[in-house]
Formats: sequence, C-alpha cells, structure tokens
Amino acid sequence: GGTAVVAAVDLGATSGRVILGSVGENELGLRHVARFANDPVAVTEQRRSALHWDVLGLYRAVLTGLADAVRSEPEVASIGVDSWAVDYGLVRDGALLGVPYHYRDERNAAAVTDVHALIAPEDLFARTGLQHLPFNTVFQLQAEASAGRLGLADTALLIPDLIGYWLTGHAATEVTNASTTGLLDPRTRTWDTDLFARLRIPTGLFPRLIQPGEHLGPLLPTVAARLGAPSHLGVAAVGSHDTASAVVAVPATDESSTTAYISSGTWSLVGVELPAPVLSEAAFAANFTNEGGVDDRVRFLTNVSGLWLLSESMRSWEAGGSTPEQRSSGLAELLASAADVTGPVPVFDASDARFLPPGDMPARIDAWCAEHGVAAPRDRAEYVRSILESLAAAYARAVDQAAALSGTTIDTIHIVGGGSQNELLCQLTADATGRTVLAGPVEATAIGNILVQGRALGRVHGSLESLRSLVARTFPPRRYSPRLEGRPLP
Ligand code: LFR
Repeated sequence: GGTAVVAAVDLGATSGRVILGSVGENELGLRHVARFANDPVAVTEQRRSALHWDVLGLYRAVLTGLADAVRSEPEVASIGVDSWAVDYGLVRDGALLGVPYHYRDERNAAAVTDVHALIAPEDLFARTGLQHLPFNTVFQLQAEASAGRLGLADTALLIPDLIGYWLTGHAATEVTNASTTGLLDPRTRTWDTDLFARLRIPTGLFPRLIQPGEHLGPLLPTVAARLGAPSHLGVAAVGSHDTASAVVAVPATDESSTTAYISSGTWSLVGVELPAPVLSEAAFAANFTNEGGVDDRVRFLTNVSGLWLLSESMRSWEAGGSTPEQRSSGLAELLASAADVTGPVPVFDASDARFLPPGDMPARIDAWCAEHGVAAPRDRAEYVRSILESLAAAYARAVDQAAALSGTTIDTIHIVGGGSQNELLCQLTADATGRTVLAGPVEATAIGNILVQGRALGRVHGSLESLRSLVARTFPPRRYSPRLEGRPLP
C-alpha cells in the first residue's frame, strides 16, 4: 500500500528528461526535474560523415538530473531507464570500445545486403517477427563485423542497458528492447541462437535477459555518492524500449471496442496490442513488426515517420533553437501558421527512405513533389501543413492495415507522446482515419516507466488494464471527432 516516488529517465532521439513520479493505487503524479537536448555528433570516418550519439554527454545529463531528483525528493525509491531502440555500445572488459553509432548513420546499406545473402528477408521475419528497418541491430552488428570491430567486443549493451551498467555495474539486456534487435524469437522471447550462429554473431554477445519489473541492482557506491543518494537506491528494469513504456500508458479503458495507438514522437509507432505475434506473409509484406511489450504482450505495429520531419525541417530553417524550450516555442509558432493554411498542400509518402537521414528536409520534400508531379509547398506554413497531412494519411493507412492484419475492428485511436499535444495533427488524424482520436498523455513513456516501477514496488497492482485505467483517471484524454467535410473527395 501507500505511495512511492520513483525516477524515470527517458531518453528520446531529440531530447531526454528525468521525471519524478509518485505512484499509488489511486495516485499518479509527475514532476519534471530535468530536460536536455540529445544532439548527435557527425564526424569524419574515412572520407564519410558518420553519425554518433554523445553517450557520455547523455550520461552526464542523466547524473545531473538524478542528483536534482534526489535533492528534491530524498525518499526516491527506484530509478528506471528507457530510450529509443536498436542502438548499443560495444564493450570489452567493461570498457566502452567506441562511440555508439546513431541509427540514422548511413553505414547499414551494405550490411543489409550481407545479412540478406545469409538469410532471406522473409525468413528473418518468420523467425524474429520484426519489420525491416535498415538500422535494426542485426544489420548494425554486421556493419561492425565488416569493419573488424565486432570481434574486439565481449559484450553489447543496448543504450538503456549501458546507462544501467554505468549506474549499477550490472550488465543485462532488457527484453522489450531486445525484441528490436532482430535476434530474438518473438514466440519464446529468448535469443534465436541459431540465427546468431548463421550470422556469425557470438551467442553470448548480449548479457542475460531481464524482464520489466526485475531489479537490476543497487547504485554503485561512487554513483550513489555523486547523486547524494542512499546506497540502497537501485535501478529497476522497465519497458526500456521507450515505445514499450509508452504503450503501457495508453489510457485505453473500453474493452468492448478495439483501439489502436500511435506513439507519436520522433517516430510514429502505429499499431495494436496483441496477445501473440502475427507472423503472416501479409504482415511481412506490409512491414509490420511484433515487438515485445511489457507483461509479454505483443506490440504489433509499423514505424511511420514522425515529428522528425518537422524537427529536421526546423533545423534547416534554423528555427529549431538549441534548448528544448526554444525548440518548443518555435514549433508552437509554426503550428499556428500551419493551422491557418486553407489551400491544398502536397501529401507525400512520409515513409519514403529519402527522409531517414539528417539533412535538408524541405529540399527532400521538394524533390519528392517534383518526382511525383505535384506542386511543392510555397512557404514554411505550407511545409508544416504538408508534413502533418502526410503523417495523418500514413497513419490512416497503417491503422487500416493493423486492423486487417490482426483481424480486429478499430474504432478509436489513442495518440500518446509529444504528437498528442499537436492539435492540428490530432484533428487531421481523426479526419483522415474517420475514427475518434483520444489524445494524451504527452509523457506516456515516462508514465509507463513509472508505473512499472510502482508495480515492482507493490504500490500499484494488477494487469496493464488496471494501470491504464489509472492513467485514464489521472490524465483524461482529449477527444477529436472526424470532420466529414474536411475529408478529401474520392
Ligand atoms: C521511438 C523508437 C522506435 C524505434 C526507433 C529507433 O523512439 O524507439 O520504436 O523504431 O525509435 O530506435
């Protein structure tokens, strides 16, 4: 019984945060402690520009944020860490061997060809249930092998596990994030060791699997001292894949209807939760994925691009600012101007591979329009409107596919994460899908992280459904109904 305070460390691809959560049977409170930018760094490697994560900078920001959290809440009972998926650090004898690559680095094209020469794409899907994304860990490890680096490592740690290792000295692989590597069997949720062998990846590369809710270990004494924390404070495994934590906090309560979710941040993850993976040929053809959820649920979804299209455009316009606060005020202005656009704007394929790497986003939108014989947007407001209309169109397609592939009917769509605050995007999604959109909470990922810690501490109980009803009571979602007159004529 009672309430506990826990700290959620949530690292997104563009910003990170440390949030304190108080959690009890009828209590769910959030307090933002720290927010920091996560800016990748480009460096030259053999005449090409390589993209890396500044993991030490991130770790420093995590330590500073946690120290602030402990100062303002000395009773903090545990810490949970989540981040974007697929990326990792290679480690030998406990030492990081190099700077982790960003999944948007372009080194993977050759690796995809190499892996597919050893195992066909449809066989990879049949074994792992994972959609093809060129940056899935399995391809990145192939790139490391080709560069002669894989053999130097004794361990690979996914990003949240790397942070957890630095905090506690304990190495583990949290299972929801492990499901994004392309090396896990989605039926048994254990490593596909035969696949490791076929790809010549050492079977012991990833440390033991750990489940959300398990205790990773107490803070190292040096870390506890740095944070001013009691030595018994420790790290709990959560759904360390940010999307897994976000899906925990989808406030779906109506069990008579099936709901889809869109976890909307840098990416938009569009899908449904299922009890078992869908490994059909149709799911493969539609590039749907079966990622591991908390409590052995399956996140059956597809990656649609996301607010990345917008943040990267803003970077070209230099309207992005350097702090998270400057970025969000620049965004608010652009969204207001986009809401006022009345004329037609191009609806482009948001999932086109050309939009994946960093660089001039408006120029790439122009190129797409030129190739498809449609007029490009004329000003910033039109670009933003075009991006949001294109995302909404992609969501509509993905929701229809999710319903067809899983044999369900979907009448409600929950949008959680940063995009749930974007009223124009929410309304356009309702319009494009012809379905009710329920928006929020914005901090779904941190909430899912906090709830799993709270349950591990025995402060909340029960299934994901009961956790979700607590979210719905605390953060009632905003409703958007489809505007029929707003829909394009057939
Ligand atoms: C969202 C996310 C997606 C994953 C992408 C890359 O933040 O984790 O689920 O496909 O980032 O890791």
